[in-house]
Amino acid sequence: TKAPMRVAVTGAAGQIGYALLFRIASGEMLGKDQPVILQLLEIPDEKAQKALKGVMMELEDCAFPLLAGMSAHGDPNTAFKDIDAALLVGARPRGPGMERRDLLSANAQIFTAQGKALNAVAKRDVRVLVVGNPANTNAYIAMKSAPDLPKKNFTAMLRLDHNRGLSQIAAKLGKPVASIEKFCVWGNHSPTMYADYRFATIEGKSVKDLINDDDWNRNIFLPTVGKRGAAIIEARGLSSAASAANAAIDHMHDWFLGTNGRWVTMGIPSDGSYGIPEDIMFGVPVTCDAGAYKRVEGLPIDAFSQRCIDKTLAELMEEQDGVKHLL
Ligand code: NAX
Repeated sequence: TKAPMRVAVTGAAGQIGYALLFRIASGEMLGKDQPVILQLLEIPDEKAQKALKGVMMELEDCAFPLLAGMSAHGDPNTAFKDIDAALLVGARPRGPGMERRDLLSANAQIFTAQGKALNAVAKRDVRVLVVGNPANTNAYIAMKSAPDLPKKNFTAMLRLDHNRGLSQIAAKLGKPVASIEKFCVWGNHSPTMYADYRFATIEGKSVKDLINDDDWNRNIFLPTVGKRGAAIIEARGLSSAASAANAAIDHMHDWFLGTNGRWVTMGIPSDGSYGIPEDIMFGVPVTCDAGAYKRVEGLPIDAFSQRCIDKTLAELMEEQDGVKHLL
């Protein structure tokens, strides 16, 4: 049998945590033959720690054969000790009257501290996924705060946007989701993201040709995917949780176990490709193989796509400029 892998999850007592931990423990993320040890971080606050204990009681009650251990933490320096994977879900939500600037700086504090802790105590090849919003910028901050770890090990979650796009296309064409290949989302996890089906195919046929409707793309598809988070809040009274947890599972599963040549979307630090300045945490199409992702290079960008990419890039640069002085 394999040695257990250590997985840290922050915000573990939150709603995404509740939809995520049971699936990690059942082997859906790292494989049905891979034991895991969960190292769970919550704010030191008594109520949060008590809620976390309750979630751990339920995890115990599942008697998961792959769950080789778990621990509760209030400090990232113990939570991140020797970890192979980190899912950084906990973040500061925007409170009433809070300006965007305040939100950015509150999260900058959290993610500089967590980046430093990863730098100090995590395994040198730890793979990090940031889910907590603003996800791309939080991932950028954590990466910048962990200078001894490889930059490529820091990623942001665009997979929910990716999965939302896949489902909209499948519904539009009346085809199974699994038949869609080469779909991707560019940029920031925010309504400015650019969901792009120009390269997508179904059974070898071009999705763009099958849909053949630029108005649908611009006026229905892009706004539906971009504003889906708000639509869920409006309907459910709570933000996306199970679908967000599912996307986090997909992201880490594919990163560790590979995609067999299929494209998926990950937010990764830019290497300068596609005119995205180096280090900007940007959603791009990738393929994954044995623990490494590889950016899909050399795709043609037409004028409309360039405008969309410029818009989401401008937003990200503004966010990342807004926290530079804190790093
Ligand atoms: P909840 O408020 O239910 O849970 C968040 C938990 O994080 C709370 O229990 C809180 O105590 C904890 N927490 C806060 N600061 C922490 C810190 N410094 N260390 C450890 N734990 C901390 O939120 P939930 O619905 O679970 O959402 C979590 C985050 O995911 C939010 O920032 C949310 O905006 C973000 N999302 C990101 C998505 C994405 O696609 N990237 C989609 C879904 C979601 O909106």
